[in-house]
Amino acid sequence: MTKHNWTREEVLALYNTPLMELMYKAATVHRESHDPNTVQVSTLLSIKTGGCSEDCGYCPQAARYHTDIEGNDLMSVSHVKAQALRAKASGSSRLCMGAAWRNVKDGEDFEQVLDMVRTVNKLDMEVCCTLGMVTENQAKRLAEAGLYAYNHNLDSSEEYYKEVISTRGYQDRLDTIDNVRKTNVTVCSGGIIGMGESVEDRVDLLIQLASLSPQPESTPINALVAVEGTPLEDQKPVEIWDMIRMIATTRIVLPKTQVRLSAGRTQMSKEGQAMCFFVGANSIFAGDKLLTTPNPDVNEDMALFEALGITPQKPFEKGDKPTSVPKDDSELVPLGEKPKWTRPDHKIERNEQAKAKAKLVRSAH
Ligand code: SAM
Ligand code: DTB
Ligand code: SF4
Repeated sequence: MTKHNWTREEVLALYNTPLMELMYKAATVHRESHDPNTVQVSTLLSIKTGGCSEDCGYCPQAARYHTDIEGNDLMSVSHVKAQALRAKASGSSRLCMGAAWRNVKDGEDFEQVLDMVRTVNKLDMEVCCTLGMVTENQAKRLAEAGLYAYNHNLDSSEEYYKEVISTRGYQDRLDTIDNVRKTNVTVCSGGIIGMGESVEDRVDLLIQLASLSPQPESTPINALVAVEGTPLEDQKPVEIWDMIRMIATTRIVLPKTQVRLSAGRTQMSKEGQAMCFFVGANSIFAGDKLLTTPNPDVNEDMALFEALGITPQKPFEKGDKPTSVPKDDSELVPLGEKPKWTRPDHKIERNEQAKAKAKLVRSAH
């Protein structure tokens, strides 16, 4: 029976267990539900890049900060198909399409995303989307198109979330996950470490994720990629020991989930990554780019898998392939809802500073 009511004391004690013992514990839990020699591989594709209205302190795609990423409108379906085929040929079982949106809006762009989902589903790949907040109807339409997973991270503890983002609310994230849960689409939700949060914040994030019933089918653990121009540009790289502790603790409190060793791998040694796999990470993002920042080369990853005797997981090994209803047979229509997603808009000093700095840079050009 999966435990959903972990206490702060219990999880903190796990996180702070002497490392050798924690690793042994997590590796043991891992073996009870997973094949330790199989790792799932996902490829990220940014289908709409940059120009985002939100103020997420970690994100290079927020329009208000000055970063050197190149923005793009929504990608064409044919381009997505070509990228999906490339990802499949390189050994990925899942394509995760990300859009720099606050939330999904009914209309042309969403119809195009639904087309992308139908197209990639036909290629026998697991299709994942991360598009911001979604309503129940939008989640149902994604499910009907053949979506396998929806990614929506809680990112941090409810308390620390307020120190990083002022334009979005934690409850909206929980509600979005709830909306996805009303469909057959699996839930992918995790967070980021290295944003200046305390160990207690990391633990509270895990308690929140573990309390979801059912728990998410996949849990990305990202190490912050500190991008110049964002409010978090000066954060120190996450220590490998912190990453191992976080992954091990995630594995213990979310025993069945696929723990994804996500952003931040370019800063990690191969041995460090191997230790993360040992303590229960069983998924990665592959491909030389995450959404906008670098990621290890896929050949390097495959060489690492080979050295460790790891085999990439096949598509739909952990769940059935969803049926994709053709557009013309769809029974669902856009409702044109105007959901009241919250915008707390409290002041976050470092976000204000990064915004002011961006204004200066822009006026100087
Ligand atoms: N716009 C949508 C949203 O915010 O829900 C989807 C895309 S957003 C880029 C997806 C996730 O990427 C974020 O929730 C965050 O966890 C992660 N992320 C973004 N920038 C990151 C960074 N610099 N380092 C690590 N993770 C990051
Ligand atoms: C997740 O947890 N990490 C991915 C994916 N889900 C969407 C995104 C990482 C983004 C890192 C910064 C960038 O490349 O823009
Ligand atoms: Fe926009 Fe998503 Fe980046 Fe926040 S994380 S700024 S919502 S793209």
